[in-house]
Order: sequence, then structure tokens, then C-alpha cells
Amino acid sequence: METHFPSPAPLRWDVYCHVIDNWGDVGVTWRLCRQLAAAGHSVRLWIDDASALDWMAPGTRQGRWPGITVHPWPRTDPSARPPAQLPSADVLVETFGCHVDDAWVAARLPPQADDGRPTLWLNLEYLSAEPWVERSHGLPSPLLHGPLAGRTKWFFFPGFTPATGGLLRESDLLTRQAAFDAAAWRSARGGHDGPWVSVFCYEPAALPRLVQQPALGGARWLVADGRSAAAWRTLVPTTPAAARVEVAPLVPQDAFDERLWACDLNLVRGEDSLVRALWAGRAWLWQLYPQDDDAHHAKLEALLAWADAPPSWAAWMRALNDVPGTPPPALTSAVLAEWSALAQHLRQRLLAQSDLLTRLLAFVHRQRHAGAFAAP
Ligand code: TRH
Repeated sequence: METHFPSPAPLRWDVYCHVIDNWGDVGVTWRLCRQLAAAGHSVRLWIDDASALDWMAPGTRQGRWPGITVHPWPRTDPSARPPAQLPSADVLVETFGCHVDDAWVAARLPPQADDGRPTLWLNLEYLSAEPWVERSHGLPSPLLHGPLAGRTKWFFFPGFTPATGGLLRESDLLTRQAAFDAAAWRSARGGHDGPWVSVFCYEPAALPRLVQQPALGGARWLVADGRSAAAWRTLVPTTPAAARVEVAPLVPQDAFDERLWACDLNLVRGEDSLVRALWAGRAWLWQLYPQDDDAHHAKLEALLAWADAPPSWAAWMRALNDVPGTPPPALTSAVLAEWSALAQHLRQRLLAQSDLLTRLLAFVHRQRHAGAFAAP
């Protein structure tokens, strides 16, 4: 079991989440809150729409998670002020540039914490394998004007290399994985002889082509409820006779992880489920959150370069992300085996690095002890 960077004392964290759409904002934020609490910190999650937590982390509103309290964040109400009776924070985290109002920051985050050390204001950014991430990770943004002039906001970028903020990984992940019995998981769901495929995607035009691939003719398809199941109904008119398709219910994050550990191929999307597929170490394909200017294509190429992607895998990833080009090659059992080996290799590469929480705690520790204006 990995030990996280020792913080001299547990800190009080205010973590802010604006749910834009889908579940990645809340999914990543919740994993961060859980991991902070598991490391002994006290966490207040301020969120403008907590509804997805009801299935992703049941019991949140009933106080089931020690160390975490969930608070409504009236983000769009300029007159709203935080409850006065709550102690101020030592660290304030804005996730994905969600921007906390100046007056709110001033009220929640005094320049100095109770222990006399500087408080810290961080922005946890989106995940990307692009090279600029290494240059941007840990940069300060000093505020020169307005009510917060003289304060500094720091940018913390997750990433795939040691020079970035790393990836979220629970300290008990390997223990949980070692105790997991994929065969028992499958037989509890009625068993199936062919490969198992988990589908969590947007609307990839290449989905019907994937379904017809030789390695997947007799697959059991577990299609996540919601947008993925709707996409399947629209895009996949027919499935091979030996295939079996079902809508997989939305389940808590830990159970979703187990689904990925049990399947032979995981189609994942966005940000958090990509990381979970990496930790699962089963063959996977990724559909990125589509952006109007095709910025996601550069993100995809960066990931393929980081992974040293073999041609068949790169071609399928490009097809699933609507990158123009030649159609992907047949997905045979041999190709699937090659992807599985690659997934294992990437998992090992990442396991050899420290995780995001370890790097975040080290960063906070350094800044608090060096003074808030020191370079990272
Ligand atoms: O839901 P997403 O498409 O979120 C996306 C991305 O984060 C993207 O970067 C962002 O810009 C966009 O939203 C607005 O995919 P993602 O990131 O994988 O988040 C899904 C979360 O839902 C993840 O934490 C796993 C969780 N989940 C479960 O816990 N149980 C389930 O049954 C399913 C299907 C998902």
C-alpha cells in the first residue's frame, strides 16, 4: 500500500465543482475528495449540482463518507455568501477552472491559516498528454488587481509523466484489484463464453463497425445507461447473432471500476473513465469529449504518442474520434491480445510513478513552508 506524502497536520480543504454536463466534473472531484479524506484531511465539497452523487457515491448527503461534507454552491448568485459559522479553509481547490467568486474566496480563504502558514489557492485543470502540460504544471498566476490583489492562484495539471501532476489513484487500488475475482463477477451476472465489452461513450460513428469485428462477434456488451445506451440504440441497428447486449445500470464508482476490471475490452470516454481504464489494465479504447474546433484530435494524438501506440490501436482510436483517414484494420483476437498486453504495459509504466494526491500534497506542503509566492 502506498503512503502519501506526510502532511504535518491534516488540512481543511474547500473543493469547488461546477457541473457543466456529463459526469466527469463531479466524478474527478469526488475521487479527489475521497482520496483527501482517506489521507486524513477534512474536506468540504461545494457543488452546484450534487444529483449524480446519489448513484456515484450513495450516502453522500447522509454523511456516509467520513471527513467529507457536501455543501450547495450557489455559483450564479452574486449575493450568496458562505455560511459564516464554518471555519475557513487552508487550501481552496477550483476544479476545471470553475472560478469561485472573489468575494467568496476572500471570505473562505484568509491569506494565513490558523497555523500561521500561507493558505493555498489552486486550480485543478483538465487532463491531457500534450507536451505543454509539463510547462504549465505548477505555474503561479499572481492577482494584480481587485479585492484579491497580492494573492496567487496556482495551476495544477494532471498528466502522464513525472513532470506533471500525475493521475488520481487510490492508495488501496492494488489491494482491491488483487482481491477482485473477475470470474466470480462474470458468473454472478450469468456468465458468457465470448469476450465481455464495457461501453461508456458519447456517439462514436464507428461504433457499429466495432460491433461487427471478428473478435467481438460473440461478445457480451454492457452498455452504460444514459447517453451511451441512447447512442447504441441510434447507431447500432444490428448485432451479430451470437452477441448479447444489455444496458448496464449506473453504479457507484467502485462498482464501475470493477466492471472495467472484469471486461476484456473497455470503451471509455472523457477524463475519469480513461484513467480508470488505465488502472484496469484491460484492453481499452477512448472516445474524447468532442470539441467544436477538433481540439480533442490534438489531445488524442498526444496520448497515442505517449503510449507509443501500435498502428491497429491508433487507427481504431482515430476512427472512434472521427479523425479522417483510412478505415481501421480488422479487430481479430490476436489484435485484441496485443491491445491487452499494451494496456498492461501502460498500467505498469504509470504505477511506477507517484499518484496525483501524493504530488498535490507535496506541492501544498512546499508552498506552505516556502511562502505562497515561491516557485514550485
Ligand atoms: O461523463 P464524462 O463524459 O465527463 C466528461 C469529461 O470529464 C470531460 O473531460 C469533460 O469535459 C466533460 O465531461 C464535461 O466522462 P468521465 O470523465 O469518464 O466521467 C464519468 C464519471 O462517471 C466517472 O467518474 C465514472 C463515473 N461512472 C460511475 O461512477 N458509474 C457508472 O455506472 C458510470 C457509467 C460512470
